[in-house]
Amino acid sequence: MSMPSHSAPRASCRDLYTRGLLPREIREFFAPQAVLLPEFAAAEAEALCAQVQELLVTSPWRHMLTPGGQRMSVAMTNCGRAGWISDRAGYRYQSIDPQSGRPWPAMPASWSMLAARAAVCAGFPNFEPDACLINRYEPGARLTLHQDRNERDLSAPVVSVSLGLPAIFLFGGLRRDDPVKRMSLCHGDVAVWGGAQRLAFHGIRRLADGQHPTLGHCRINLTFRRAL
Ligand code: MD3
Ligand code: FE
Repeated sequence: MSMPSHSAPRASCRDLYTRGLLPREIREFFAPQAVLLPEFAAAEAEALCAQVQELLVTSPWRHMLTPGGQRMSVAMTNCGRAGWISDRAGYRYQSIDPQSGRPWPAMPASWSMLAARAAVCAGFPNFEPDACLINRYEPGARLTLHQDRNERDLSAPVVSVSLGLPAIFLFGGLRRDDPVKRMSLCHGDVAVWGGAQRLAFHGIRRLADGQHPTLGHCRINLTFRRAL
């Protein structure tokens, strides 16, 4: 299997990390409370992919509209007590899936435990997510630079689990025009964002084509939040 060249340096960094040879400063990837945990979910990744497929029976993928009326290139669904939605009325959390008219599927207990364990690693010992936004990227899909600010309690972190094709994550500052850093996110990687970085601008570059053994031409991201 050929690897895209941008992920090559990450592979050796990841090996060092998993062998416990990377110092704490490097695990703290952008700031003390913005931490990348390479392959933290690697052992569970196949099960997570299978569970996503089950959730889709109740709440299938859909391309939401931005408030301006544009169809998002990322397809989305949710699980948990609340789900993030976007339409012409704006961005918000809602307990009912507007497409099915029913509550979003429950968040599997193993998912909330995984997110809580990752949050502990970044210094957030009491994270109890009530919402999980599930994003699907096919080649060409992207998420432009934005802030996550629809959650009621911004003192809670956001935990992100990447599955399938690697993506380039864009991480800016607290202002839209602050400089942007890049980092690849790979299958099984978990990232935690909180504290001063909770309102940082971020996005995902247009997904490059590729073939992942489990997900094919696709990347899925699970984003856990405390929304209500
Ligand atoms: C940094 N998702 O759904 S997750 C999103 O990979 C979103 O699908 C991306 O941005 C994805 O809103 C990135 C990583 C992430 C999530 C929330 C953050 C990074 C964050 C909030 C503040 C700072
Ligand atoms: Fe976001």
